[in-house]
Amino acid sequence: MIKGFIFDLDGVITDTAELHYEAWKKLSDDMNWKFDRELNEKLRGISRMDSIKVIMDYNQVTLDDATVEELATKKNDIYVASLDDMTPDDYLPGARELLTHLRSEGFKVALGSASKNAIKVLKQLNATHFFDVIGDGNSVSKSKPEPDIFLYAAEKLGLPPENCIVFEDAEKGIDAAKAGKFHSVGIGPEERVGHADIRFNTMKEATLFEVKSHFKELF
Ligand code: B16
Ligand code: MG
Repeated sequence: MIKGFIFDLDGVITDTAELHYEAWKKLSDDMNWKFDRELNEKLRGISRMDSIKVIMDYNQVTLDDATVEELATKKNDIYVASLDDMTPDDYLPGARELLTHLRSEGFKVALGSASKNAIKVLKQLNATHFFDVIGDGNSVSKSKPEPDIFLYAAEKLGLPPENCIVFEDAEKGIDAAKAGKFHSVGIGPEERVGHADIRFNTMKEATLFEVKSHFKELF
């Protein structure tokens, strides 16, 4: 029986990918590193420190740990400042409606995001009240594709993975959900999240009715 839902944040509830892109681009320009939208796609769902390593590998740059940490902090300062402009109009279409529906039907709801800024994003969206549990980049040390963030969220909800559906937009996020033995819903194209149990192109299509009809035997 499905009793709980665990949502990723960026790409599922709201689209912070563009703000992450702009912040990484600014840092990369300052550093004379190559950075484009294709590379930004590879950062979807992975942690900040994993992201900077991907960008450095791409540019064949090696730096000492303290400098890498300093540069990641610089990017984060740019990103966090850009969140000030985010408002409750910035949900991805369909996300607020689904969260509202799930609450009204009595399902438990958790966040399972890699972001250390998730609480700020939820506040900007006025979305905090939808969540019984907030799992973010500060909750666990091993990031996606490890299942730890979803296991953390499920445990805090008091539910085993088989009673939960994870919503994810990232390839590694679906890998993490599967590694934790969760049911999974992929949001995005086949080539990215085609390995999820079910997939929708956008959150707008992912209504509770559609989800229930795909996982019939579990409701
Ligand atoms: P931060 P999600 C992820 O969010 C983003 O998709 C990813 O691009 C970012 O690097 C990561 O959060 C860490 O974010 O720098 O704010 O800690 O999709 O897991 O909600
Ligand atoms: Mg995501």
